[in-house]
Amino acid sequence: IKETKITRLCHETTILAVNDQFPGPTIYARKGDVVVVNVYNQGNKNITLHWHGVDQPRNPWFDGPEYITQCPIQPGANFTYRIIFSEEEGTLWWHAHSDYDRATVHGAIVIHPKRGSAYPYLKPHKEIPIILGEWWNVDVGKLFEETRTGGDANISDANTINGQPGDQFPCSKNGTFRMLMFFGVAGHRLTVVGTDGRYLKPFSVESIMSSPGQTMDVLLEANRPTDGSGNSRYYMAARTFSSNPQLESNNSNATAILEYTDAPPSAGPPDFPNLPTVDDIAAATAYTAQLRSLVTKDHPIDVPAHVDEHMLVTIAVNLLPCGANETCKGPINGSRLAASLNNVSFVAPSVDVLDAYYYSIRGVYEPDFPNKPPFVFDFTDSTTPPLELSFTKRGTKVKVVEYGAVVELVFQDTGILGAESHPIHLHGFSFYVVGRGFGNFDKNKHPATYNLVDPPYQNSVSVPKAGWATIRFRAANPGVWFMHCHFERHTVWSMHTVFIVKNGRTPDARMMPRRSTMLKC
Ligand SMILES: *[C@@H]1O[C@H](CO)[C@@H](O)[C@H](O)[C@H]1NC(C)=O
Ligand SMILES: *[C@@H]1O[C@H](CO)[C@@H](O)[C@H](O)[C@H]1NC(C)=O
Ligand SMILES: *[C@@H]1O[C@H](CO)[C@@H](O)[C@H](O)[C@H]1NC(C)=O
Ligand SMILES: *[C@@H]1O[C@H](CO)[C@@H](O)[C@H](O)[C@H]1NC(C)=O
Ligand SMILES: *[C@@H]1O[C@H](CO)[C@@H](O)[C@H](O)[C@H]1NC(C)=O
Ligand SMILES: *[C@@H]1O[C@H](CO)[C@@H](O)[C@H](O)[C@H]1NC(C)=O
Ligand SMILES: *[C@@H]1O[C@H](CO)[C@@H](O)[C@H](O)[C@H]1NC(C)=O
Ligand SMILES: *[C@@H]1O[C@H](CO)[C@@H](O)[C@H](O)[C@H]1NC(C)=O
Ligand SMILES: *[C@@H]1O[C@H](CO)[C@@H](O)[C@H](O)[C@H]1NC(C)=O
Ligand SMILES: [Cu+2]
Repeated sequence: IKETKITRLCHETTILAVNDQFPGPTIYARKGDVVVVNVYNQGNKNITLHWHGVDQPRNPWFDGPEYITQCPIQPGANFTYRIIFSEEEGTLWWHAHSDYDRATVHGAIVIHPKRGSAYPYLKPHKEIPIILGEWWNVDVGKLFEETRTGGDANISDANTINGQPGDQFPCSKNGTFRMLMFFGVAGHRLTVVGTDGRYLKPFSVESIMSSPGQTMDVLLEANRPTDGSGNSRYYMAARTFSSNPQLESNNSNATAILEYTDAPPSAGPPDFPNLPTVDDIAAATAYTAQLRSLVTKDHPIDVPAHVDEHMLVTIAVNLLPCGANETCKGPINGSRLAASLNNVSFVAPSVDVLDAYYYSIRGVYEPDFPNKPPFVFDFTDSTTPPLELSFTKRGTKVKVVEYGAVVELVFQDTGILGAESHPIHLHGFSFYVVGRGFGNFDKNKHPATYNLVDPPYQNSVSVPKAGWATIRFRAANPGVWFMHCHFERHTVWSMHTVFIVKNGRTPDARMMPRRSTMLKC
């Protein structure tokens, strides 16, 4: 990993990149493989890497989040990750898990079926990773510094497809990602067959919606060498979906080009696809409702029917008072922006939680993350809650669960400083998304609507704006596992907590021992 100069939008910017590539290299594996990645930090700052959506059974040591499962890799140092693939199959990704570095330090992970086993659909002729991202014309470290003043970070300068904004932006024609296709067989719609490294019941759509951190496996049948008017090129386009467009992102269209190489040259400009508008919540909800696990003999699911630990977790963007001698750029009276789960804004310790747990070091964390919000109010009332509710409190509070316990988490968005959709990501597990809805969760009414038959098995759940989402998982992976919102700003403001899953009784239910190669803080 090192500083690399790259030019986008007529502008040269220095970014941290892996092997001089942006996006970084794709990792190819087969289901069940162990992949070893050597990281040499030739950059000028601390960094860690995370293998997003890889459960890493019994192996929290190499999961990646800084000060949660490891100490950072300091400039000049090396660190070797062991990535243990188990049940995942399909597309996942890897990214930095320190400060804002994820914006430029990321890449795809493609996990093929085991040798001798097949895809649950026709084997594709070609596989092409498509990474939807954002681009800033500045060093993202500067954005991170801005959020540390308690203010908000600047939104990006463009959306990107495989690191490129596309030919609708100045100086971007040459780099525009081109997907070269040969004449194929059937229709130009997209068939979604998987998400987060697990298979889905296939469904056909004109466009897909992927929330931050989520991955989709999509089949495209290349059967239209020309569009009827002699055109053999088509735009592939990506645009933000946001429950709060003015807050979050640059609403530009990122484009790439799908080009048929064995067709006559194009006569006119490529066609542009139909995409929902940026704030089309109904389109996003309808799309998400179509995600259902495949459920076949080869790809069974196991939705827990009985729950051991019920948790209701409120999500909020908050305020914290400005410290003595600090200048804060928060919105109200020099406060700073913060974020919380169950009104706890997580404070990163200076020794990682995993080492503190392993070596029983006292005073690093407290095991009292609450199972419910400390104060119940009308969470999703459209009128802004009173200012005193906006302030949160800080703490390194973790949730400890027994090995094998079934945990049900209901995430509840709140209107504190504005309702918003949040992509909540859990490390170490995939979980069943059994329910989603708008308004306040009602424990007498909503569980009856749960899908316990074929819910999707994911590692991130998009909690609807002013709504709730319920997930279930069996805590059969001992270790220390981070759970956080996948919006970079919300992560910086500490919208997260940690699960500690205790060891079980048998050797295969215990965490792997610590290796001597682990770094020191
Ligand atoms: C890290 O690895 C690189 C490449 O193998 C090597 O050149 C360098 O000396 C190593 N640095 C340390 C501190 O071990
Ligand atoms: C953020 O935007 C403001 C206003 O355009 C600008 O003054 C500032 O330099 C930007 N910050 C960064 C880190 O680019
Ligand atoms: C998106 O970025 C472009 C520059 O690439 C800028 O001109 C535009 O104002 C940005 N859009 C928003 C909504 O800030
Ligand atoms: C794009 O490519 C053409 C042909 O290779 C070259 O002449 C031109 O300078 C390039 N433009 C940019 C902005 O890189
Ligand atoms: C994105 O493309 C759509 C469809 O062509 C267009 O209506 C919209 O204005 C474009 N948005 C921007 C910011 O250029
Ligand atoms: C605030 O600044 C004053 C003067 O520089 C210093 O004496 C004091 O210790 C500082 N307080 C804190 C909490 O840093
Ligand atoms: C901001 O501070 C002023 C002066 O201390 C106070 O009168 C006002 O009520 C405060 N506003 C808020 C929103 O807290
Ligand atoms: C969160 O905690 C702070 C500090 O104790 C308190 O002032 C605030 O009212 C609490 N908010 C909620 C929603 O519980
Ligand atoms: C880098 O990591 C080391 C070890 O945890 C820590 O002591 C140091 O403060 C970190 N540097 C920065 C700039 O955060
Ligand atoms: Cu969030």
